[in-house]
Amino acid sequence: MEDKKIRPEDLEGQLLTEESVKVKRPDMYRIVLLNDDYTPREFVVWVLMRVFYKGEEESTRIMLEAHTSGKSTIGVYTYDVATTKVTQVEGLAKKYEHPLQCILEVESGGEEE
Ligand code: TYC
Repeated sequence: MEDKKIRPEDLEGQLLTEESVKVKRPDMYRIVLLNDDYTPREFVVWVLMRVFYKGEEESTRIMLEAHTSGKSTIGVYTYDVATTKVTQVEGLAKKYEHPLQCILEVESGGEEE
């Protein structure tokens, strides 16, 4: 086989080629807490603190907003985090036999930067 010498000027074109990389933000999901007539208020606050790492004051505010207006946003998360948290809430609600529910809403599509 013939030995080919590669000179720096042969590579120049390649080295100068810019790659255009399209970056997308991940889709984000809003977790919305729903009111019901039976779940004790203290349980709701406890779940918000335990699953969402909210402080007691913010958890109480979110619980009261759901209690008075029917629903309240807990936060906006990536799909994996959001579905994990909803599953945790469902598990605790089932374990303690309360009808507490939260739902996911699509917050934003992945836009190009
Ligand atoms: N409405 C419930 C009660 O009066 C308390 C409650 C608040 C339940 C918020 C759910 O998302 C909720 N015991």
